[in-house]
Amino acid sequence: MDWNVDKCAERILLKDRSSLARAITLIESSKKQDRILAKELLAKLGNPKEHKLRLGITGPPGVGKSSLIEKLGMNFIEQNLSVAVLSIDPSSQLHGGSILGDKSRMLDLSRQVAAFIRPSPSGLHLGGTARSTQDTIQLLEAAGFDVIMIETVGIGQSEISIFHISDLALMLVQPGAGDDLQNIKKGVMEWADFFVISKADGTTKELAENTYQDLVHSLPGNSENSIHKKQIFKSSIEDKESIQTIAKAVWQHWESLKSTEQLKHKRNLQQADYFFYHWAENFKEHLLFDQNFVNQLNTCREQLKIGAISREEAMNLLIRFTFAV
Ligand SMILES: Nc1nc2c(ncn2[C@@H]2O[C@H](COP(=O)(O)OP(=O)(O)OP(=O)(O)O)[C@@H](O)[C@H]2O)c(=O)[nH]1
Ligand SMILES: [Mg+2]
Repeated sequence: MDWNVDKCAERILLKDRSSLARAITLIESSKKQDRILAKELLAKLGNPKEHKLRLGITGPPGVGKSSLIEKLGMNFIEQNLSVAVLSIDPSSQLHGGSILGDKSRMLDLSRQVAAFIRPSPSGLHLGGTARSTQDTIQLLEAAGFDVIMIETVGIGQSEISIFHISDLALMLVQPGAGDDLQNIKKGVMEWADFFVISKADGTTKELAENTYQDLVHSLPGNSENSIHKKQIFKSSIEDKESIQTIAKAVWQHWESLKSTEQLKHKRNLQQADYFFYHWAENFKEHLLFDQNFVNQLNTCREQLKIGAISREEAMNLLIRFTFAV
């Protein structure tokens, strides 16, 4: 790829869309040359001057994540904030969360000068997504977007968890969620900062109200005077006030997080977790860039094919070659 790192970095700082898009494509690439350029680019951009809000939005397919992101995004833009949206669900290609899908669901937002929307990366395995997501967020933060919203389906099942990449996490809940609600009560609640029951309008209004009451009464900490009190809301994309309330609560929560050491601490922990969970894939990538290692790998394979060595022997050979033991 013809790429001038200096020029690209300059344009990224001006939030130039095509440069941002090209840079993210570079970050998502697994080609050796692209990886080197991406690292150069990130190094050139350096650490962001100030932290920007990273808001993770999660919830089951079709619950209304993209719709809420669009409305929240428009609200933030009205407050003179710039907004970037990232969709990271690696399986979304399977159930239609395609480029067109994401963009057409965020039509108003995608037309805003202060907004940048990046749909799911395609053709990536989970590990690749995890690595590129971290880097893309860093890029968007360096570009100076005030709010970075990250959409993903589900929580915890995939290698990359929304809680490891966002400052605040918002969990969207279907009206009458049933089993989902039980799961929320069991697991997610300690993680998510906000719960929002979607579609509190029309035929699902009453159901949303019931689910809301159910959640309000069942979340631990909410009945006591806990400082980690979870905030629970109802939303409707047809009700501007409900969106305003959520946007305001998110922003206030983040401001208070930023004003203490908590945000820094949280991000440091995330870096440590990320390193711990993903060192192996980085290691593998590093090794596969080394032609001597690749030659040795292929030799082992050939030897196995003709039955000259056993699998254990092949593995030992490779380990001894790599670590000189
Ligand atoms: N009535 C009503 N419908 C909504 C609301 N929010 C979303 N929807 C509808 O729900 C459907 C799914 O919305 P999306 O925003 O695409 O949901 P999503 O969670 O992003 O879906 P995936 O990305 O495919 O997992 C669409 O038809 C929306 O119009 C709402 O507040 N009220
Ligand atoms: Mg969506």
